[in-house]
Amino acid sequence: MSKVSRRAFVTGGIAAAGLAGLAAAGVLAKRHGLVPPDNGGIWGPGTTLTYAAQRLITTRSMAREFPRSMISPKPFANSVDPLGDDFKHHQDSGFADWHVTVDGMVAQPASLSLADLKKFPPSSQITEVVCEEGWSYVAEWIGTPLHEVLKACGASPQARYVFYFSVQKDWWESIDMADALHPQTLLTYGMNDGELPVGFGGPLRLRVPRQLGYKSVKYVTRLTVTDSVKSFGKGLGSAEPEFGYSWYAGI
Ligand SMILES: Nc1nc2c(c(=O)[nH]1)N[C@H]1C(S)=C(S)[C@@H](COP(=O)(O)O)O[C@H]1N2
Ligand SMILES: [Mo]
Repeated sequence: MSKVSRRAFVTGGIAAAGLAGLAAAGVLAKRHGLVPPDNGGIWGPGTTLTYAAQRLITTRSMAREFPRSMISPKPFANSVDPLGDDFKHHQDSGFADWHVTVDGMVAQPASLSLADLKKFPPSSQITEVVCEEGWSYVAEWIGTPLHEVLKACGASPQARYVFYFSVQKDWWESIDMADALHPQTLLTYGMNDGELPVGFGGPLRLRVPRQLGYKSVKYVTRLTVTDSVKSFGKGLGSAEPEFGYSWYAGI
C-alpha cells in the first residue's frame, strides 16, 4: 500500500472505529504505533485519537510564522520558581560554563556549551508561545535546530523520543521523533534582538512551536534519546501528565 493510501486507510479506520467505539480505535492506533505515552491517563482514548489523527495528517505541517511587524512589543514572561545558587553562579559568569549534555541512544554522547551550539548553522523563526491558560505572544527565536544536534551525535534510527530536562527538576518533557526532527524545533539561545533573557528561559530553551507553551522547557541542561518512556517518572512521557495535562499538546 502506498504511504498516502496507508494513511487514508489508517485514518479512515480509526475514524470508523471511533464511531464503533473508542476501545476499537485504541486497538487500531496501537497497532500502528500511534499511542501517546500517557494514553492511560485521565483523558483515556480521547488523547490517543488526537495524537493519532495529528501524526497521520499533520506530521510535516509547520507552526505558523509571523511577519516581524507582529512581534509582541511586551511579551509576557511567565513567572518561574526560584532558580537557586548554582544558576546564579552561571548567570554571574555570563553562562560561559553552561552545557547541555546529549546521552542515550546516540553514537557519540556529547556535552555542548553555548559556544559549541553557536557553531551549528543558526536558524530563526517568528512564532507564538501559547499557554494552556489562554494567553500568547509572538517573538523571534534564534538557535540551533534540534535535528542538527541529533545528527551530529548520531541518534539511532530506532529512537522514538527525545527527553529534555531543566535545572528546574520539576520541568522535564519529551517529544516524539516527528517533533524532534522537525525543522522548527529549536535549541534557542537568542530572542528578538539579543541573547535569550533569563525570564524567557535563557540561556537555553527548547522551543517546540507546534505544541503548547509547557512543552517549551526553559533552562535546558540535558537531552536523552530513547526508545522507551518507561524509566522516566511515572512512565507517562513527561511531568505534565502526572498533573493531568496531556503529553501531546499539539496546536
Ligand atoms: N523550566 C521551566 N520551563 C517552562 C515553565 C517553567 O515554569 N519552568 N513554564 C512553562 C509554561 S506553562 C509556559 S506557558 C511557558 C511560558 O513561556 P514564557 O515565560 O516565555 O511566557 O514556558 C514553559 N516552560
Ligand atoms: Mo503554560
